[in-house]
Amino acid sequence: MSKQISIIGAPMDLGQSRRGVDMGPSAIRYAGLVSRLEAIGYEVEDCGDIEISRPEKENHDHSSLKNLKAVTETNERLYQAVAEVINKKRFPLVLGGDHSIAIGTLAGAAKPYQNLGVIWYDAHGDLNTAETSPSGNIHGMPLAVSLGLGHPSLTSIGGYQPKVKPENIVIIGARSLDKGERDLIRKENIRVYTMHEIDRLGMTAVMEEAIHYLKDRTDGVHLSLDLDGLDPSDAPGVGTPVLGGISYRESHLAMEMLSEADILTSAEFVEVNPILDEKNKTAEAAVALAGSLFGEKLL
Ligand code: HAR
Ligand code: MN
Ligand code: MN
Ligand code: MN
Repeated sequence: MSKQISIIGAPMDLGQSRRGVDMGPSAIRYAGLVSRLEAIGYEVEDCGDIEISRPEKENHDHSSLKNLKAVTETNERLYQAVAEVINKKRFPLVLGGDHSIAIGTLAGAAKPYQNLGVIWYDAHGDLNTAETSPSGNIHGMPLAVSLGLGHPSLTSIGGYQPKVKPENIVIIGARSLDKGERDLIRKENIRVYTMHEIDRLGMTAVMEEAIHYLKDRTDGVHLSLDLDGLDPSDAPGVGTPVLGGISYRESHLAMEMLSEADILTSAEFVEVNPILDEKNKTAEAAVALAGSLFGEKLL
């Protein structure tokens, strides 16, 4: 892994309908991300936040793809920002924002690779399209978009598609999947470790398997960490909490194992909503997990 990290903030809240997740990057910075990474020995550059497009009022609530134009424009900019960081041979660490920003992150992160692996750490599959989405919220669609499924203005970001192949994806922590998402997972045989497998096998075995699986078939790996993958008791500051999630300790273990495996080429932390949080607990969890992910040792 590159010893140089570039942080990009993507304070977008247009991929869903709850206010506050646009403050995620600020909250994560406030929780001490830069100094935490510097203490491990990284050279860290904070690129600041990308510009977020303004939503068109008439296309806010009644479309099957809410705020499509603004989400598209914003992700085009995020794609450019991530691609620039990679060109400089630095490690892109993106801070959301709702999970719709993964569309832009992955467009940039996947470009140099033939087989980018993706670890989707999330309570949700984010595999909806406009046709299957129960909400019209684009934050429930980014993984489908990255597979080339969805509205052309989203799938074409970065000028190529798909960004990832179904066999290069591992979803971890799923416990809220819509009908269309389950159908797609079966059809494409996407590897999913639901909470059932995490309970049954334990996080150690799940991560060993996931890492082994990705190592064999990919030439780079992106971690997309949705804080709602964690249990709401450990990460209350998220817009769509789902009970029965991954614990704080299990998450640390997962990050430590990823660090030891040394397979990551990009990462993002998304869905931190400071308005719904308890004393910045969720942003602090994100920073602590980033510490483990980037090799912080307890002793
Ligand atoms: N699956 C639901 C939908 O498509 C909920 C989406 C979830 N929220 C997220 N993404 N935070 O992981 O609307
Ligand atoms: Mn809004
Ligand atoms: Mn998500
Ligand atoms: Mn989620």
